Amino acid sequence: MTVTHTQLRARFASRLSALYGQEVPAYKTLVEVTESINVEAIERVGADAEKLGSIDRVTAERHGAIRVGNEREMSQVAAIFGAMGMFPVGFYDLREAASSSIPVVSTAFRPIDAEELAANPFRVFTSMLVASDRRFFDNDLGGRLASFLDSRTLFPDELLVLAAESEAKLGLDDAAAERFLTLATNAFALSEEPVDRAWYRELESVSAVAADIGGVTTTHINHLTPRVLDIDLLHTRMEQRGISMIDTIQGPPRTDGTDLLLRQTSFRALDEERRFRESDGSIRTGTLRVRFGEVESRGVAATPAGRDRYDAFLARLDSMSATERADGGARELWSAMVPESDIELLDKDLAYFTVRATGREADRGASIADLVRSGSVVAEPIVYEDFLPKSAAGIFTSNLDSEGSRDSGRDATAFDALSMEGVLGRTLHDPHTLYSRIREASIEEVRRVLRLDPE
Ligand code: OOG
Ligand code: NI
Repeated sequence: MTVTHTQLRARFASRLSALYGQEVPAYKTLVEVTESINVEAIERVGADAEKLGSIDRVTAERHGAIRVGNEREMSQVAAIFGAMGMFPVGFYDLREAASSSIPVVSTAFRPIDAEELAANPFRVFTSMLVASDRRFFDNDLGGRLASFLDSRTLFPDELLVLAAESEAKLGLDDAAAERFLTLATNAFALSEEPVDRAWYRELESVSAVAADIGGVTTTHINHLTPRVLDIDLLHTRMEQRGISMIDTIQGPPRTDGTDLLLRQTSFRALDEERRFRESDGSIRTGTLRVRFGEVESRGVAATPAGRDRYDAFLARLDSMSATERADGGARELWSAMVPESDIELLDKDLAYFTVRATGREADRGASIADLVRSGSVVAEPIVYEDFLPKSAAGIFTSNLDSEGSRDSGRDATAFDALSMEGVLGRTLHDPHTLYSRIREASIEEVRRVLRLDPE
């Protein structure tokens, strides 16, 4: 029997979840609290709580975050995810997005078709270190970092061969699938290999993220994020259980209507035991603090116009004091800038919806928004499947013990979405194209069923 890409993805997600739960026990608490809140939300709100995804999808839903060191490793990751029906979507440049030193560029690997997303939406935010960026690493350090990364092997050849086979044949037979999943999961386990303390500290003085990526010979899953239906409640409950959360929830404020985009929060990275090689060659046990627990609530995907509103909101928020913000200022500002009802979001083209005919008679000349108002068509929000650079930078930063250092006077490495596509050696999908494709297909169908006049 062939194990399909969809099955491989679902199994990989659940194996990573088991691994991460063993490694970071607080993650299990997070998942427990998340699941109980989700059940409560369905009981409290009813079917409406499921309008952004069925309870089954939401319960199983996770995103992971991983970090790799160079272009070769990035293209290998692309092949491994390609073997599971996960494609690179979007480009995020975090080098500019934060005040802390985060020398990475990122993409997210995820399914892109509506049915595949419904079957299992597992996605992985994947960051690549830019060792050549002189703002962060001078010639000497950047050179040593690049050769360190060149000489390590994150993914065994056997894994890459199986990945290529799965991609070409759209799946693997049982035995090969088992082997692929074991190797792929192991590649992201925290290694027992001793960390060279001096090298790690040297990188850390420039950037804690650089040390986590390039200070060791292996990689690991950084976090695995469940999806919760009430993130404000989750924040409170985690604190009640004695797990200290970061102060804020990243993203737009809570609303009474359909939330836009993505809201995220996390618990602080915990001490994890690691082995260190000291300068005298001895091995000692110590701790590092790099892995944290994140949780998110997903809203409706914003169109470019909706996204502009969000960006404008962030810009205005920046000039607000912390007290003003906490005092309901953020919420007030948001309400003034973005409508909360589905029909307004649709009518003003701020968010993506799919539409479906209800069977009720329709005025053939009416607009889609009018048909929704008159009840001939229902609109369902398309869930946001991607990430936000500002929140991603905030998530990175809130878990760093030190800001690191950078020298903006030195040369930046030019690297954009096109460069990323070149590294990946495959299409880098634009999120908006994917959302509008799903929307347009549903509008097409409504037009056909209701025999609407062409626009
Ligand atoms: C990735 C941080 C970004 C998110 O959810 O925005 C992220 C990382 O820490 O490697 O995961
Ligand atoms: Ni994350």
